[in-house]
Amino acid sequence: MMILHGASGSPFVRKVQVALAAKALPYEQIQQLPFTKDAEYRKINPLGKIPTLQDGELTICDSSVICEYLEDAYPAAPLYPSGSADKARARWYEELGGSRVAELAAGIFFQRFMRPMILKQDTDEALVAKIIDRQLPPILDYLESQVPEEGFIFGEFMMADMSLMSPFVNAAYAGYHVDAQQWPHFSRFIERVKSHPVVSEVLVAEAATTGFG
Ligand SMILES: N[C@@H](CCC(=O)N[C@@H](CS)C(=O)NCC(=O)O)C(=O)O
Repeated sequence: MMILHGASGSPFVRKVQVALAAKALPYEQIQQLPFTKDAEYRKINPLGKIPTLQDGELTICDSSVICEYLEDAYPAAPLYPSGSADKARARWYEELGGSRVAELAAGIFFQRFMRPMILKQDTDEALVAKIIDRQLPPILDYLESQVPEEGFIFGEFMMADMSLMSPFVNAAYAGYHVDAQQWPHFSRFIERVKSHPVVSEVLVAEAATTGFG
């Protein structure tokens, strides 16, 4: 059985959990925490980041790499579109979701939860205010222009949808919700992705494991 290393509640671990669940692949999860300097874990992931997936002899790191591997190795229930243009768009949305969007939306969670609870550091409230007031709005303007009014980006639910939504689960844990007046398409898109049966099942299990939500 595959082994997923990574604590529930991480926006990146959540992507892999959803990919595994969508493809009905059984796995065991080890609740590996980030930021631990765990020497044993660094033997399989030298960056110390979560997630890492082990599938038999194969050990791979990084949620996007893992999800693309799952798509290649277990193609049933596709999570990436076909055709060069849509494939490129899907990669871009996954990259954006895992970089600037995660940095900002999950950054609110990092400041309000990870720093005080795990790292024993104070929340940088000035940084939280800067994220909410100045840094997130232009990104949300862009996302508002990219997501459909109904359904998912490529018609069926795929990793692009999940990648753009996932950091906002963490933002919501930290009390931040995308303003539905200002960004009506994207705020409805977030709710639609959260309500997808596979995603909502993962979120229910996550809330039970973490106590967040
Ligand atoms: N690009 C990586 C990012 C993973 C990541 O940054 N995970 C966070 C937890 S949500 C982490 O492990 N942070 C610890 C660190 O940066 O040292 C992926 O997509 O898996």
